[in-house]
Amino acid sequence: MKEATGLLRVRLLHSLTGNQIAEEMRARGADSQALQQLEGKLHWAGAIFSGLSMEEAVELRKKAKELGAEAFLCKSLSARGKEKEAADLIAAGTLETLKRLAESLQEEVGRSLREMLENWQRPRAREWLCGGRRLQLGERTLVMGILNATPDSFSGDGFGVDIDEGLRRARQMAADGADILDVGGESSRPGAEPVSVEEELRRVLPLIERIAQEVEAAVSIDTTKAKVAEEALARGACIVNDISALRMEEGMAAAAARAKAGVVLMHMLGTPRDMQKDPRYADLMGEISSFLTEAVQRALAAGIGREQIVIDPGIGFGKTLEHNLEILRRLEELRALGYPILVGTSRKSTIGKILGTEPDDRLEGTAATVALAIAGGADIVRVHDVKEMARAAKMADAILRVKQAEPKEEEVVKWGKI
Ligand code: HH2
Repeated sequence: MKEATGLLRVRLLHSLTGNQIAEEMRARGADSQALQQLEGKLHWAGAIFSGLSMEEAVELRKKAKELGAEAFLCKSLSARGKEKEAADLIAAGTLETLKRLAESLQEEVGRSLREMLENWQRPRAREWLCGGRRLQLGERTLVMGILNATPDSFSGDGFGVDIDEGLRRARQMAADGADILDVGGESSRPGAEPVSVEEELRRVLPLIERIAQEVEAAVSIDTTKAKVAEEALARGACIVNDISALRMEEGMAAAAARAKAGVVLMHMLGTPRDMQKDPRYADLMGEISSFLTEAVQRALAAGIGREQIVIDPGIGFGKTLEHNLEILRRLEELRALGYPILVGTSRKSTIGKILGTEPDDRLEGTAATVALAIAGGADIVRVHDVKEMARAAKMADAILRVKQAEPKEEEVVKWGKI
């Protein structure tokens, strides 16, 4: 290929899965080995190449077609003023075909496509390393309960510095099925008053200490301040949930790395102050993917391990109603990045706008988003109403996370070559 003119990137689109075909075959005695051989032929995938010159795009289309993929030249969404010279290429085909395409492309982009296709196929069970704990992901959806030690959180659930009330709620959430308790001392709602380090510490530290000692669930600190994260980790928290994805404060990544904490990296356009002022995207999922890829790189460079990282598309953070709905519809695309996914839709205004209800009346709307986020690949859901959402998640898991039983030896048809 000729030298790239722009920033050459590739990402995967929503998949069409062949799971059902494989299941029907399994029911008829096909063994795992035979099905494994077939996997690449049954699953379909689409990929967008962006940042190409017109010449490169034409060349890539030729190559993709020769390998048996469908390939379409399109207007570039990221060219910004150079539309005439740039193009995007969309390629679609079976996983096997796209893997062959990845192999035929040397350079960064081939490697990147191959990695994404592998991420997609890899079984979802894995562990999340959080300080001294290991949280099992993939077998069922984990529930993160929200504990707002604030006076001004958007949903009106904040309990300020009332530690007894915070502890009571923490116990109740754990009993109701929370795996993680996310303690925050500063509201991130648009226009919320900033809180000083001292005040945030005063709100969260005593509570975190008590929860870590007295409640079994893992404790997460929801903060953008390095000092708050550091102190919280020293008092028993094991996850840093930073809505700025380590961008707000220099020392944050190092603090998380030192404690080997779990880290949630969330996408946000702008800052909580200005994020809802007319947010715009030329390519919503492409921009979120690029942002999260860079955030992951920042984390890895600071010494945070791959197995410590979880990503989050940041529902409601610099997004319109339509953006939030689109993210939920296309969540699966983020699986190609290869990291577990956390989704926080609980009681958010997207639900209020659709249903015309206030934050305290968004339970069913939240349940619908929780179920669909799980269907789209969410590993963890962040919620206020733990009892109800743990049930919604359990129901969604029963439908979606099916353990395949191996057929008995005598039932296996010897297929020879399928
Ligand atoms: N949403 C909120 C806060 N923190 N963290 C992650 N990772 N993902 C989210 O979607 C997310 C988050 C906003 O919800 P809440 O904490 O209830 O409100 P407030 O920030 O007003 O306290």
